[in-house]
Amino acid sequence: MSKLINSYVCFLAITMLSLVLLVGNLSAYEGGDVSNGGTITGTVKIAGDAPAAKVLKVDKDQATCGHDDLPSEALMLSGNSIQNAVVSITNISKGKKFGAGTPSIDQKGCVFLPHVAMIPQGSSIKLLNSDDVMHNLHSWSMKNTAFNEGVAAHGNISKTFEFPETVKVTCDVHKWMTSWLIVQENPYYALTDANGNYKLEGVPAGTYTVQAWQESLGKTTQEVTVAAGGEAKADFGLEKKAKKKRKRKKH
Ligand SMILES: [Cu+2]
Repeated sequence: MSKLINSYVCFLAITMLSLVLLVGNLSAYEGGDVSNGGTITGTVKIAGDAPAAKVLKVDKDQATCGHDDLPSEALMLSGNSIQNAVVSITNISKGKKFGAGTPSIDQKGCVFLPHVAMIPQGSSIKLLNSDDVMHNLHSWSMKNTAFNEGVAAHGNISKTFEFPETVKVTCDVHKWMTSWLIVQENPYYALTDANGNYKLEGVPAGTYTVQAWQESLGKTTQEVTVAAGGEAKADFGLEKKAKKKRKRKKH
């Protein structure tokens, strides 16, 4: 009987391992040469009224961080156009080669530079501290190994991100400091410029799901069809979600 159970357990283990390997292979992106690739261009805008710009109160290490309030980068608008929105194809398995992403994030003048960094899955990123004060690096990741480490003045640490994920990184020493690290699973991603424009190039002909994401507004997707050598347009509107109001209990 126990022999039977043993072989059953063994069978289950092998089946599960095969499934894991299969799923792993399915999600792997294959990069190569794309002939006659198309482009996807467009603009990301805020739908509805633009909220008032926020400022960050600097109340620590002012000799290094300065005495003035800093402009919040949580939502950077020019009119209704959104800067620093991430536009990416979410369902492409084969296409152009995967290039290098943002090589490093710096903590300089007590802000993260850049505010939004994008790197390919499996690559390492250098986390620098160019300031005269100690900073901290606290990653709020779920899939990648989370870390919470101090980084000395003019020091640096290096971290590898294995899994596609949107990771918030903060400094626990200076609570106004926030950045976002976007670990991408394919090379089709772009950050919108100051006018909200983006461009994805070298896209093989096909129909794809294209996503626009912004840290304060969330994400939206649409289906986009690209012809060989063609230029497809896809504009996005992101809406500020109304804050949930708590219903008052009637007494
Ligand atoms: Cu800091």
